[in-house]
Amino acid sequence: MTDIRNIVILTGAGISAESGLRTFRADDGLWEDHPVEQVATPQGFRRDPDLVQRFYDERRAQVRAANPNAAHLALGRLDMGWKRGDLLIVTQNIDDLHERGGAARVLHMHGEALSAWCTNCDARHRWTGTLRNNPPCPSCGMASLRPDIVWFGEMPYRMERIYRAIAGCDLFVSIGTSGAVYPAAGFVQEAGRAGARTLELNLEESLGSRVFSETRLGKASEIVPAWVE
Ligand code: BV8
Repeated sequence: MTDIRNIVILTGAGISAESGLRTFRADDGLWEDHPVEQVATPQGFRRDPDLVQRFYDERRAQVRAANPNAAHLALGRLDMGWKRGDLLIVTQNIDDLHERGGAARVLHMHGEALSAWCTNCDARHRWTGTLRNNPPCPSCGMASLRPDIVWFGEMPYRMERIYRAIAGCDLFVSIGTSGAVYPAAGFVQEAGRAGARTLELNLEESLGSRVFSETRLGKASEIVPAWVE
């Protein structure tokens, strides 16, 4: 990686699979017989808030019980040691395993399981408990907290910041994502247009594999440390 200065790393559910967190499309993306695209939407929340709160209460508990795996730890070491330029981990994941694996430059474009968002006063709060019992917002006292998650049809967080990082990167690495969800699935094209090398590390071919300069297949806990070292 001698000629590389600025790196953007996109991660998806596959990097946390070996930490025991379910991916979306391996087990056909169903939850209590509801397609995730139905549960993870503002319409789904309006239609059945208790179902959606339960879905994320369960995900939050699973995130808290999970531990970072060798892939998260390797990216943590890379982030801590990368002094040659910028490095940004843009994750689609809502878990905090990158941070617990030692990474600091992490951006959660689809929100975080351990954050609650008050639809009354717009405050965000670190949240480890359940939301389905309608707890009061610590800032305004109203029972108007929802998961701080970007649902289908909602604008992902910090898109300006992400596109700026991609425009300036020399290397774009995609880890553990199927390339099924936009705008994240389009980042590799943006990186290519910016003249960056693009590398995919994934268990199997993804929808975007043909676009990458290089694809390495295998389990993240094995191929990510091998790439970092
Ligand atoms: C938006 C939070 C616009 C919820 C998530 C038609 C065409 C193009 C786009 C659209 C379209 N129709 C609708 C859209 C837009 C839509 C979209 O892309 N839909 C898809 C389904 C077609 N996108 C949106 O709505 C986005 N917003 O477009 O806004 C806008 C404009 C103006 C104003 C307002 C809005 C918002 C999308 C965000 C949705 N929220 N997550 C939650 O997490 O509960 S998306 C969800 O999918 C997760 O974030 C997840 O990360 C993401 C992508 O999935 P992956 O991470 O890739 O997981 P997946 O299971 O699919 O794949 C896992 C991969 O890992 C596999 O390849 C597997 O092989 C690999 N793997 C498994 N094990 C391992 C492994 N690899 C290595 N090692 C292993 N051990």
